[in-house]
Amino acid sequence: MPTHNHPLHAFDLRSVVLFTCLTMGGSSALMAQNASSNVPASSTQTAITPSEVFTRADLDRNGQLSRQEAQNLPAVAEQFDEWDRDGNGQLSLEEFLLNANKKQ
Ligand SMILES: [Ca+2]
Ligand SMILES: [Ca+2]
Repeated sequence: MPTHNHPLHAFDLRSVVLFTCLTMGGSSALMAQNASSNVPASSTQTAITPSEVFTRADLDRNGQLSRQEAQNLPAVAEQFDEWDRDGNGQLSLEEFLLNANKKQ
């Protein structure tokens, strides 16, 4: 029943868009409360590129992710030592992209 399927799909899509709006609105409120607007919301994290994730997580903008800054990215924090190839306690953009791209 393809003719019956189409309008149903359109309705589903609207619900998803509505849900996305609600989710993003909620995240913005959360971010405002957090007082750290540089931290990416998990809902938008998948939509932006790895280098954008890095830039947003690099709170002091020194081009390196410290272990503390990586706490905002649980997936990164978990494997911080693995990702920190030269073991200097900081993730450079190069180290970050190398592992972010490998992961995907
Ligand atoms: Ca930094
Ligand atoms: Ca490093």
